[in-house]
Amino acid sequence: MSSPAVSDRLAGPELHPLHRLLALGRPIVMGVLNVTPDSFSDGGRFIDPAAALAQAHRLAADGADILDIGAESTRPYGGAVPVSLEDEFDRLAPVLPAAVALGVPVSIDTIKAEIAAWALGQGAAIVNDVWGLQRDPDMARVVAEHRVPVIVMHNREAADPAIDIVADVTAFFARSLDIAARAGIPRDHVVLDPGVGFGKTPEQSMAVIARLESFKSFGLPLLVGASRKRFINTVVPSSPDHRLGGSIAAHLLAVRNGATIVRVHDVAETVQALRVTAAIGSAS
Ligand code: HH2
Repeated sequence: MSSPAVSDRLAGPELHPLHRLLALGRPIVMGVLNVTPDSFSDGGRFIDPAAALAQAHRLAADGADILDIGAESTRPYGGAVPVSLEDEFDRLAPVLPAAVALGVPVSIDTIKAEIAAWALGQGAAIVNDVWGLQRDPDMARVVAEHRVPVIVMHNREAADPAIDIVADVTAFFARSLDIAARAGIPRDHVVLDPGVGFGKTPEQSMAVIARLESFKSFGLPLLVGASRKRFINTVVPSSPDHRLGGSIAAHLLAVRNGATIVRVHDVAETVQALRVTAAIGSAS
């Protein structure tokens, strides 16, 4: 991977695309592209490579700063069918290189180090690991070797309503940062994500957004992905494709509480909401 690392800054090379985006000082919008048959909100819609690429174009035209491409549904609420390395690769191969060619930084949403390494070799710029470097023992090494940023997302096998979720997420982040440091990943290559909907009750998903500021003490960018997630349904019963209002509300509050990146399916609507919020915020 040829992208210069942010830690090379002092040596002169240009910033990594993620750090260029973060330097803009406005919320960054990551558009979701699921090349899967079974994603919880859009499963099957983009499994055809032509449909996936058309969606990549659309997300970019709608204002996505990053395209997050995944080929294994994580199905935060259970029921995901594990995908073999071969199947994950076969889904990504006709799509990811062409998406990279659009010129928008691509992140690879995978928990498999081999898939991450392949995608980075194809020009992906960021790794998005929904097990925060704590599942595949080779993931941290791959990220370190390619000198790219990694999104460390909190996850749990199962929700436990009895725990203090903020304490659990904090301890998880500390473990991930330790793994990252030991692998040689520069600290400023890590983005933290509390993992809305993953191993959390709906109340806990809302709590990590409400208490997002607790994670600011790590001094790292925070990402929130609340798009179409089930906690919205517990507030207002709604199918995943009728959760736009709740998704936008959650992301606006996440940004207010310190998120710098939001991961969304509905890019145009989210960009509009963020821009209007910023414009009103700076009106006198
Ligand atoms: N959520 C999903 C997948 N990947 N990555 C990060 N960093 N944060 C998230 O909140 C997150 C994520 C689940 O959403 P989606 O991709 O739409 O569904 P599925 O995993 O079923 O494909």
